[in-house]
Amino acid sequence: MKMNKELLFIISLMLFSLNCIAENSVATKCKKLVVDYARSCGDAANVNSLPGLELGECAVMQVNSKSVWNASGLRFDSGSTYLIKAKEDDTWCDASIETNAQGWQLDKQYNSCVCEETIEFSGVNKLFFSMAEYLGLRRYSDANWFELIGVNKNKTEKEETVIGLKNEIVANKTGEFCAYANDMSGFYFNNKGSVNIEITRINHAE
Ligand SMILES: [Ca+2]
Repeated sequence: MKMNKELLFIISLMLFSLNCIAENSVATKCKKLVVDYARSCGDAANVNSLPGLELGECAVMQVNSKSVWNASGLRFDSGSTYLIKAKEDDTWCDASIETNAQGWQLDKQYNSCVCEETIEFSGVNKLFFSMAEYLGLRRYSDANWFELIGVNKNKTEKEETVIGLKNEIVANKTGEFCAYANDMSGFYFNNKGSVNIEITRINHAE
């Protein structure tokens, strides 16, 4: 029996829908981490007792720009490598400066979080931030302001890695994974917004 064109069209539409559902399910297969936005990183009773990730397994979490540590409750295992990806469209605000996980630089322009204007650094503002950079007051000196930084920390040791939109972290010790927007200490109060990130374990400890 010959299939008519209408039937073929309906079947192809159904198959297309199935593909869409499959693709969406990929995005949600990662386990969702319950972030403690108040606790310090690595302060869990024993980082070895925290849940970790199997090879190829992923987790998602929200990094809040107001939180100094964003303690994930996820264990990073010594010798393992983790891929961290931030959602490019997610933006957060450092006072009135809107940016994504790549953060901002003094010689560029950004949208304002409070009005329909473009922010350009000049005069007192530029001098203030230039001085802060010169004095090393930015929490991670070699990264952009408000760039996403990944942390692997236990009670005695800490490793920090610049993530931006995407980077790998090689854990040289077992600790808790945390992340933060690269701001000046004491200036987290005027931050707003969150960035969603995905963490995938991409190799085993050697
Ligand atoms: Ca700030």
